[in-house]
Amino acid sequence: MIRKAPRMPAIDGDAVVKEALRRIALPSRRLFMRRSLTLGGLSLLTGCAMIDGESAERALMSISRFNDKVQGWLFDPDLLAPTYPESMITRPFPFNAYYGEGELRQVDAARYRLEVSGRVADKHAWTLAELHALPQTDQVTRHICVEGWSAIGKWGGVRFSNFLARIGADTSAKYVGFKCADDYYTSIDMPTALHPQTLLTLSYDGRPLPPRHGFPLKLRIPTKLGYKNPKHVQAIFVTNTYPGGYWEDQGYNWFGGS
Ligand SMILES: Nc1nc2c(c(=O)[nH]1)N[C@H]1C(S)=C(S)[C@@H](COP(=O)(O)O)O[C@H]1N2
Ligand SMILES: [Mo]
Repeated sequence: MIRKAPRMPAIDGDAVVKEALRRIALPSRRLFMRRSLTLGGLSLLTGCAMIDGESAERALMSISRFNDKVQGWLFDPDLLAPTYPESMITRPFPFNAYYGEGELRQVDAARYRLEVSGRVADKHAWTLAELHALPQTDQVTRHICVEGWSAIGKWGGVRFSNFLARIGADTSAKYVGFKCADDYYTSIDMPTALHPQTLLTLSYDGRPLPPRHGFPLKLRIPTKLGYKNPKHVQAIFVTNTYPGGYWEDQGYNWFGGS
């Protein structure tokens, strides 16, 4: 990081602060930052002189990674996300993806295999029938998207902690990463992966997941924002190497708690 600022910063302080706010996904965090964040504060927090766009970018990234750590420390593995009665389910449930609904990826159920790799004992690929044969559970929870909408839905499937136990995952590893059939990808911290409400879902509202909601497999995490809930999951890997994510690599906060 560049520490010597030869002259006055040549950047627009307000714009940088605004950009910082945009990148910090949580509304509560945004409020906190709006009250406390100034360009000087940003320099103090990160030890970076704000002399150009690039150092500002680095500063914002280091704040975001710092936020990940704090959110990780604050995460309570026993705290449950609220659940709702079925009468509160939002119908129709909204669709969202990094592309339009007309470009939905179709996955062939018969040929589908869930690939498993990384720090796991059993790397065999799973058919849908094998996944359906595992104990199933369902829950009605609220999905919250950073784009400013939320909706209540009912997802059913395998408790992810059970699945991780089945494959002999090294649960002392830091991350679980996901690759999707539509080239989307994301990753989560191990405590969230092991949270009792994190489900590897095969059904939506009592029926097989429809294509728009991620057929054949979606990881549903009610303690995290929408972009941390991968649809069309194709591969799962356990790793100590930070895997990032589609939106996370573009500046969305990685922890992404809701
Ligand atoms: N494979 C895949 N998963 C994804 C996305 C995507 O574009 N591709 N978008 C994410 C975002 S931002 C949201 S809000 C939810 C939307 O899920 P839904 O269409 O079931 O409402 O999916 C998440 N998972
Ligand atoms: Mo989202």
